[in-house]
Amino acid sequence: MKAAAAPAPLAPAPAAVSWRLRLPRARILELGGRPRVMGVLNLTPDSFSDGGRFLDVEAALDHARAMLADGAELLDLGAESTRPAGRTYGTGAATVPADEEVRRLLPVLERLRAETDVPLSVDTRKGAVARAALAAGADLVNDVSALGDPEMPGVLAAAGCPVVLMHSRGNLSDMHRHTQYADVVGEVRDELAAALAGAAAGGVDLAQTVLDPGIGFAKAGRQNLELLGRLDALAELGRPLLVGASRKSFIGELTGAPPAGRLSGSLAAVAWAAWHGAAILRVHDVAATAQFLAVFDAIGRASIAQSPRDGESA
Ligand code: HH2
Repeated sequence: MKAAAAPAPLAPAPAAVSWRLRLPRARILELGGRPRVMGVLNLTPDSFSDGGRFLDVEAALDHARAMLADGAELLDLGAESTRPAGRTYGTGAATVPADEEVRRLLPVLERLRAETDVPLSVDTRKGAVARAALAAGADLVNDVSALGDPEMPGVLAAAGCPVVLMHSRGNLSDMHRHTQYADVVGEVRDELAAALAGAAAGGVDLAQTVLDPGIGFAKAGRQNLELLGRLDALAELGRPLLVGASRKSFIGELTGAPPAGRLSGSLAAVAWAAWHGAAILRVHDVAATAQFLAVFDAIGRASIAQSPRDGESA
């Protein structure tokens, strides 16, 4: 009896693209193929899902070590919450002066740098903070304002380090009023292309850039789903994609779960982003994500190994 034809995959498997980003001290960050897990280390009193938990340096270091042991391949250290104002979070996070951000970051960053060679990213919108963090051993800058600070391009160009350019509109206090899109996917893609052009004009090497759709930033519920559903359109820009959907409010809107109860929904977003070629997944729950991806990747490899060769029947 002839076997039934294999069901079509949910979506075309992503093309095998890879990138080599240069890190300080002659190290390389290889991206492409399977996604890399970036663990979130929030050194803030007011982050939306874990604010206040890692304010103490030793608690922050313990959490960082645990994420590394659990499989994080990059860590993202943030000392200013980007929790936006709006219906979900009220007035949003308070802006943190640069010297306070540096005061929260450096003690943890310096100790971590002495312990690990894993790429350390600093999540900041401020050029002055990025400069101080890079001098203290950070490897890359994660800028949710995509170079909103005119000082930032010069800092990046001087350091020659990678940078994540995330899509957003307005600022933290008013982004919830900038969610009108006729075509959210097309407009985010065009605005990310403009961010790349601005970065190049500021002297940033485009080969060192990573792009991010900015899930939850100037996006209303459904717009986040549309963006996640069309990562392929953003991949057309030719740069690796970072996706940060972990515990975000669109999951709460779909399920009613509070931030700490959004792991299953976060893993659904991880699966989708991984399948559609995301290079970096920024997550709070590293152990669960790493285990999920290990199995997801193993099944994908086994399916390729068993798929019938051209001309052979299934
Ligand atoms: N999301 C947050 C912060 N930084 N950076 C990038 N590149 N992409 C994201 O989606 C992203 C980000 C928000 O999450 P979290 O850090 O947990 O919360 P808070 O900003 O409240 O500290």
